[in-house]
Amino acid sequence: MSLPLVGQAIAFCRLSAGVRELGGTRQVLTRFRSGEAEKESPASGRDRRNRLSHQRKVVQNLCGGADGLQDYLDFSRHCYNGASTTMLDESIQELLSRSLGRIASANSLEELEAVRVDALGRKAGLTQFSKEMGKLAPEERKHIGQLLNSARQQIEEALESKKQYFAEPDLRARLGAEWVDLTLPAPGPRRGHLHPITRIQRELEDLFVSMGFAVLDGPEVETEYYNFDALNIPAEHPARDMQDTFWLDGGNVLRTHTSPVQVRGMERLGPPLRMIAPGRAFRNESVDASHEHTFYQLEGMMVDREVSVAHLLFFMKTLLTAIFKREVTVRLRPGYFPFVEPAFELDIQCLICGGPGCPVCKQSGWVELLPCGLVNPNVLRMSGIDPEEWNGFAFGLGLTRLAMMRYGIDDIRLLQGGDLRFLEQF
Ligand code: FA5
Repeated sequence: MSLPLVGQAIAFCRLSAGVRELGGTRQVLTRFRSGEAEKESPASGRDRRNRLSHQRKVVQNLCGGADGLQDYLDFSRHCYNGASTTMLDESIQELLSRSLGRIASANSLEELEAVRVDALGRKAGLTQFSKEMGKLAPEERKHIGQLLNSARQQIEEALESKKQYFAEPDLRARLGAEWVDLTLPAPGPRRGHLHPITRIQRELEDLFVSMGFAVLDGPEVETEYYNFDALNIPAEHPARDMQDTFWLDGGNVLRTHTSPVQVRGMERLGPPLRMIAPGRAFRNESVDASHEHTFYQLEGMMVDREVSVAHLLFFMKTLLTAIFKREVTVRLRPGYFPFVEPAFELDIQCLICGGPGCPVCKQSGWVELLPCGLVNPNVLRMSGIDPEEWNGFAFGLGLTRLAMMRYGIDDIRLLQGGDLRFLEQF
């Protein structure tokens, strides 16, 4: 048996079953087919409503195939006086809502394709209904035609949008991840923290204030006089070459060290005095793991009567103990600075490599940290202080290098590189 014949047989069986249910006997259909039924009066009133409701229950079977549908339409139109359009109407609506439901719950493209074939395929669903259009009365055809078009359009649109949903998993994943719950309380501004250099600077300020020192500030754009001459470094002095200087128009400089604030402090406060002056210094030098063009120093000075190297060493030791909170190895060696006499270099054993040598200590195992000495009488004199009565000590701590030693930072450039990943570690 060929497939169309199978289809017709099934349709016939369905139709027969439907007719049994609808009309009660095979005679109804027989009369209908022979034309006798044309002479019968149409059903009406409650009888017609009952039949319609009964008819709804079997319409699926009747509309299962093209032949069955046609028989059903012809039969139904005759018996129920136009009820066929109503039934077709309902069948289309039902197919539409069933298809939309299946599309909504589909979990794969395969499931979507199955819905498409069932609803819009050439041998099923709406297409089969359309084929019967020509057999309807003109007014029915128009109504059912609109209904079919609208159902087809709705199903096609639903299929398309669900397809896009499946086709954009990345986008959905991203949207899911970026989803923001606007009902949650705002997190507020992110809290920052002090820069490691600022933190050490403040600790040292507290320490020195507790020992009677004043904290002074001075200009970063300095005159040649305060940066050099008043510190016993006149114009032709070779010590000027020790500091690569940024000269500005008009003879001023970006201060090469914080020592000019010593002079300003002595002029302003007079003896006896204890002061520190933290701040930035600038040098036109090649940057490497331990040299920056902009770095921090902390100047210290004490002027009093009979100040000795012992006082100087006491304060140096107190400073280092406060910062490192443990024993650190230091060495004191002779140094040279025109504004102190005698002059020393206090070096700290490199805490990055522990001694064997690394780029930070230039392979020497030691880091220059704290040059110091007793104030040169010429400097006191130039600042209006009688060196016969007063003397003092001064030191110039390398604050940036101190931060490196304290936190184990192996490259000075990290400290002012502005990289938050680095700074957030402190
Ligand atoms: C001076 O600047 C003197 N004014 C210090 C001084 C003050 C000596 C008072 C005596 C009395 P020096 O050039 O060595 O010194 O610099 C002092 C410290 O600053 C150094 O030990 C070092 O720790 C730091 N330093 C110097 N140059 C740089 C640089 N380019 N980058 C980072 N730190 C630096």
